[in-house]
Amino acid sequence: MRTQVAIIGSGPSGLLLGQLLTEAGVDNIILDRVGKEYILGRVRAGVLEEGTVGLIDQAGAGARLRAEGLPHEGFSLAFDGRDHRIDLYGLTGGKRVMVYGQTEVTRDLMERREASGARTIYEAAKVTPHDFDTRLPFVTYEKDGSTHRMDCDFIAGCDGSHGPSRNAVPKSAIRVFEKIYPFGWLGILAEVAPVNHELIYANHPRGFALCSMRSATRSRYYLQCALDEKIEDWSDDRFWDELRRRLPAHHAEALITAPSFEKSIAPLRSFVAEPMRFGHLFLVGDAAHIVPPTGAKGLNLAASDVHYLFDGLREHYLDHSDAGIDAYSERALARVWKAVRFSWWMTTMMHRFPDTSEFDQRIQEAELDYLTHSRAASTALAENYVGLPF
Ligand code: FAS
Ligand code: PHB
Repeated sequence: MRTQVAIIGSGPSGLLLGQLLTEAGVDNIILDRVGKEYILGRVRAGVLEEGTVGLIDQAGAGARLRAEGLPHEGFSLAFDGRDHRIDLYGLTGGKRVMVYGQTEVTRDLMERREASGARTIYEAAKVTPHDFDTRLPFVTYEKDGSTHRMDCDFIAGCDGSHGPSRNAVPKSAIRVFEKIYPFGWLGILAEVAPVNHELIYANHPRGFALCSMRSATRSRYYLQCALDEKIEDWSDDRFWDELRRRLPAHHAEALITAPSFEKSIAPLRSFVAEPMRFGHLFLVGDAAHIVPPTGAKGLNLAASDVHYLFDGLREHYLDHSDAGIDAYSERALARVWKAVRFSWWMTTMMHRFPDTSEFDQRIQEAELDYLTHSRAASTALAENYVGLPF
């Protein structure tokens, strides 16, 4: 079997890259180790930058997003019992974000891919990239009791933070940078109207809380929790009571609850691998970097990687120039590190760190005070939140 671009991973990175390549007439095949329904069962991101929305449109998968997505022009920071609205639209000269679940983005891209006839091989075991430091790379995988080989020109490692692509790179050729945070996020989904029409990021002495949503009838909430917390120790009632405690009184009173239908705990970390290109293998999205979800950057960084890599591959095939793929790693990492910084800063400002010193706690309070009383500081937050230019 042969294709021009072998894509490992059918998450947002792989699907978005695959559809952009298909629309440009570049042949590609996606391999994933799990099935379609498993991928669609994962609950992850909820906020899309305008650049991400534009790429989904460019991939021909933006119709439902445009019809059902919720444009948001601001969000609130809550602390000391009060709300402080960050006017994204006013501070960024008219930019906004779109609230639309990653699950729906994935579904829309999968449907577009199937309609275009592009091929995805699900439940492919032991997917392994080979000879990517030569001009004849290939990928092997096991399926239906046989080992298969896929020859290609390039391999896009869109296989997330624990996939085979980054692990196939010799340790001497890659540098990793990591920061582990001493807490996680306990998240739930419930079929109930959100407590507020915009997102609320709350900093409370009991810990961080986030009020988000998927639609006008489906809410997504998160609570900062200790790393050793167990899902089974968190009944719905316990979750709702704790959320109320961390919100300003008027939101706590307005909160409508309902049985949760998804509950999970995700640890928080920052991670970057450098470089993001190794010969004919490119790392994309979570395969190359991880951010704490506080800044809503994970999915959006995957999209900007795809933007740079697609530009480079289109140039290679259509303009016979390798300038774009040669510049991929440097261009992608320049934006990655700015988003990693922003996500670290939002996380540090909004969470309560165990064992924090009294001095550091005062600094956090001063940061929030300055941020909500300085147009310059709020503008810096707003321009990072809506997404820096590609
Ligand atoms: P993904 O991890 O989405 O996709 C990788 C794909 O590769 C998967 O389908 C996997 O099955 C496949 N794969 C893995 N190993 C393989 C192998 N050996 N062979 C073949 N295929 C393989 N971001 C936000 O912006 N906001 C959030 O609130 C948020 N919450 C998150 C919660 C959790 C629990 C996690 C894990 C991440 C969250 N993120 C969030 C980040 C998330 O949205 C990622 O940024 C996004 O999924 C990145 O997309 P991909 O790079 O495609 O990686
Ligand atoms: C979500 O809706 O899942 C979400 C929104 C904003 C974030 C993180 C997660 O910063």
